[in-house]
Amino acid sequence: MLQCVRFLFYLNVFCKISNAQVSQMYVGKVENLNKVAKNVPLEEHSSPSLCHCTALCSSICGCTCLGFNGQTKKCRLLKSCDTVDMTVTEYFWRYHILTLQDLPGDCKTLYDRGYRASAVYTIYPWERASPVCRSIKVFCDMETNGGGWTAIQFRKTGSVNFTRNWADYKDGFGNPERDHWIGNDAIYQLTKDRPSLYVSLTRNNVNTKYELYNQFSVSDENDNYRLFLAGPATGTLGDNMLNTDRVIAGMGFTTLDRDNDNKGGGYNCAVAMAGGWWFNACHRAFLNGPWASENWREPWSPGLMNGMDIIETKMMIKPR
Ligand SMILES: [Ca+2]
Repeated sequence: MLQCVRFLFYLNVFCKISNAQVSQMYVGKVENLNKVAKNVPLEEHSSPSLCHCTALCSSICGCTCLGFNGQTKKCRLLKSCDTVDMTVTEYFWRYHILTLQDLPGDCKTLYDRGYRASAVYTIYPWERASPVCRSIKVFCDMETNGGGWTAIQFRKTGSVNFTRNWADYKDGFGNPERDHWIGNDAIYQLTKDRPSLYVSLTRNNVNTKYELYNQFSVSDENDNYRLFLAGPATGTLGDNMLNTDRVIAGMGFTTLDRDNDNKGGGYNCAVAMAGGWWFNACHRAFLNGPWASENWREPWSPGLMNGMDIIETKMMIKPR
């Protein structure tokens, strides 16, 4: 069943879920039987089955309801199925509303549904009806510290440049399998309930070290994705985000083209350090510096003063 559901998310046209399973994901809306709306659907397709039609609906964010005509084999994808709009009689249409909890909002939801492989999955951090709703492919760590972690930052090959502008950090960039920033808008969506934050650093020939913060969130773009972070902090890295002279909690995000740091006089920490971050003036912890380089300054200082031998970093979140 779980594998089948996953098929649905990837819009596999070889639909292998049964109508009974569809009914677990979608609630039938009998009031609208044999009716169609006057307004135009988001999309209309020929479709061989209800199952295929649900896969189509699952693949686009705006769809919260689908209509399937078993006679004409038509599938209509709709923003909503308000009964008041369904006033035109047309036979053989049946409607199903997507139950919102069916789309995984994060990796913890996937973990709770039985996914145990650490891999790239599709998640839906936005509400489905939101005009900016989109799916995101992200690395889920299903093993570390109880599993169910959504990686908001993941680096392991250095193939992606992290010295980027505001728009890139807002939307996210890279490849979730190896070098990825999930995007500040997504982080805002994913951290509204202040999940825990797990930060890890792996160095060549040195055991992976980590720090676990109890609560983490960022505000929205209007507030420059301001960082909220609270302890207790536990782990083997040491707390360099809060318990330091350059606390990054409370700081807005700074990029090459947006200076929200605490250094005045036209000094931009993102320009000086190369990479976007919640810089203070500037930092004692910085995971987005130039890969495998002396110029990656103070990734986690004073323990680690440059990023020469770092081979993997992760920043991951999980609901408390
Ligand atoms: Ca500045």
